[in-house]
Amino acid sequence: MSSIDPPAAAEIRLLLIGPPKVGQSSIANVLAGRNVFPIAASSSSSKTATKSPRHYTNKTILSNKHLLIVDAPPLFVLKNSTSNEAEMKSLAECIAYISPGPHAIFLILSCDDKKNDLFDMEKIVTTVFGSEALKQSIVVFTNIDRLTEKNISVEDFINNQCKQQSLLDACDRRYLTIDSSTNDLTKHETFIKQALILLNNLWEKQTIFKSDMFNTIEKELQHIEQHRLQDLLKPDTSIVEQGAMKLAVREQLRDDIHSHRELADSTFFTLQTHLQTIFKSLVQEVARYFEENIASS
Ligand SMILES: Nc1nc2c(ncn2[C@@H]2O[C@H](COP(=O)(O)OP(=O)(O)OP(=O)(O)O)[C@@H](O)[C@H]2O)c(=O)[nH]1
Ligand SMILES: [Mg+2]
Repeated sequence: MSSIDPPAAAEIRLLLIGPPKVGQSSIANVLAGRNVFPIAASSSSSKTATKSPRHYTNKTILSNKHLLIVDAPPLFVLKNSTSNEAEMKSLAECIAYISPGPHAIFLILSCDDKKNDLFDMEKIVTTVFGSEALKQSIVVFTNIDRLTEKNISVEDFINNQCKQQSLLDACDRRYLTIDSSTNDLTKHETFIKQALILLNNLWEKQTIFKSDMFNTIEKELQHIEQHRLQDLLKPDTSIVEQGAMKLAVREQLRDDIHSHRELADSTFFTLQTHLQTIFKSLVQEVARYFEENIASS
């Protein structure tokens, strides 16, 4: 951005979700244009695995817009219906970061993990974000290097071998493929170009989807935001400056939700009823996954 550009007054919010160890945080870095999300080592006991959500705002990739990237916590690592409070709090934080709702959701899946086929991503996404969410989702297949090793073409994988046809159809066949193993971001220019084409098509069609859950949390966040803005706005503050201030206040609010216990607790309290319903369904889905996974191994 050059110094004569006006301050960004709009924000584009992208949310990433997927099963564990599929390269979700690697993709978050590619989209953010910086290595800011910790990458998990390939061992399953890694300390850098994403346990709580993270967010990062890039202010340069899109002209005059902030690009917010939210790396969601795992939605699959649940124990049972009574002891998921930590996971619920983590999801509450994620929902608050991405409020008033994502412009697009990236559903990350690996080309090289048969277990992925057992995840009913369609059900998980619609359970958490509502039935409209898939209309603004893009499937991202990682690990295409593993296909190359096995001499399988990407087209053959996507059209014939991949078991996620119903998910792809529900997303109007919006998908991207990537070998996200390298953190040299200059290697991912083609991916970014293709991602921007898909995102632009989405943004031309509609804005963001709404849900009761997002409405509930957004109301509370705006209430806090208004208080903070009152102290900053002057009678001669221009509309553009107001927009930029609002973005800055929201960014600070997201940081505060992470670091101020009281704010995190009140966010969780606001979302609790929604989350309890969501987790009831998620727990059932995870139980089904484990049954099928055991049966198929
Ligand atoms: N071969 C290969 N490895 C990849 C690819 N993408 C990511 N990895 C590797 O997979 C491991 C996990 O990557 P992450 O991006 O942390 O995956 P994640 O889904 O965020 O993992 P969790 O947060 O633990 O669920 C790292 O060692 C990455 O280097 C890929 O496309 N191909
Ligand atoms: Mg991760």
